[in-house]
Amino acid sequence: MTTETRKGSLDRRHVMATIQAKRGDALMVTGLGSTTYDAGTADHLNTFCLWGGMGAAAMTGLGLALAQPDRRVLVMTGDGEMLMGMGAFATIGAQQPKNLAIAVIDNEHYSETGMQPTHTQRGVCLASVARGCSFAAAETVYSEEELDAVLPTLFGGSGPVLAVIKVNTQRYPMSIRLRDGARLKDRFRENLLGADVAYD
Ligand SMILES: Cc1ncc(C[n+]2csc(CCOP(=O)(O)OP(=O)(O)O)c2C)c(N)n1
Ligand SMILES: [Mg+2]
Repeated sequence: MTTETRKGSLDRRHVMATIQAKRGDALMVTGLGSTTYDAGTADHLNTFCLWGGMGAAAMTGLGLALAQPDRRVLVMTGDGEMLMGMGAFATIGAQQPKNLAIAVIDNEHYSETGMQPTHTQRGVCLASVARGCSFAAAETVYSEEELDAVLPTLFGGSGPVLAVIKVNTQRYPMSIRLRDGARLKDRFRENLLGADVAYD
């Protein structure tokens, strides 16, 4: 067994912009906190931003992937958020959604609440957990080259797939244009299913 000691040097906003540029018509779910703020800089009707529910991003992505089997679904979330919902790996592995990908922006900290270190700084490898849960592919990337190399897997690889993307500890302003959770849900749903979608 080897313990990875490389540190992340990628910039999280650059990573998000790189992934957004390749997203095509993929549906995206962003975890609470910084990945939602990162995505907010490229606000998109096909993005559902979680806004307070920590640990729910991967399971929201699973539900979406099962409901929309012809669409690619990409969950973008933080290491702390993914650690809180780590049991999702088991359910996703058991369900084997071919169209689901997860990208964890791993800064090894809970940045929004004050940069407390997370478990990924202390030897916990999320990619290993996902592999142990029967993901089709799961890897950790550290460099621009590795990021570029994993993009085809995120957007085209037979799922479920995971990329843990190690980033530096740079923090950005916490801003989001739309703060109403119900409106965020309705906006995403109407865009996906049509404006006359039933709500009962
Ligand atoms: C159940 C619950 N516990 C704690 C919080 C407070 N909280 C909000 S964001 C956050 C940190 C998230 O860390 P991570 O997912 O790693 O995101 P990043 O480091 O990119 O900000 C925490 C602890 C919360 N919103 N809900
Ligand atoms: Mg983090």
